[in-house]
Amino acid sequence: MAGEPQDDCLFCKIVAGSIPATIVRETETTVAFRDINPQAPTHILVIPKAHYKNAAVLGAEAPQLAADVLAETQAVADEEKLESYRIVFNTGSGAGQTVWHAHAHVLGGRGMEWPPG
Ligand code: D5M
Repeated sequence: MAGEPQDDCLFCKIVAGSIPATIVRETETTVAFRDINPQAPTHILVIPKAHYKNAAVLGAEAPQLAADVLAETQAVADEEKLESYRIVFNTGSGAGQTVWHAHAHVLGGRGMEWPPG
């Protein structure tokens, strides 16, 4: 069922606490933790605790939860004192998505180029 934890999902395991992560913030509906392979001095992932396979499905099926995730990206940026930062939702393998549990990358602490690669 939509939103239910998936046994084979890495980020569901982080939510459950069965895989360790460096958690920086947690709310009733979201968790934020440091990316294991940081692409910037600050690289934090914000995820809904409920399982949705990507940002498109999350936005369509659980819009309030998508808003919670977005609000948490701002909270993370404030806590990390990021004046400028980038929020990325890789959606689909062609865009670089490798973990099939919706997540926002919050990247900051260095200059960013546009367009992204
Ligand atoms: O991003 C998936 C991201 O998830 C990628 O930047 C690495 C990160 N990752 C993978 N495993 C872990 C653990 N165990 N802790 C923290 N971060 C992790 P995507 O947009 O799907 O490519």
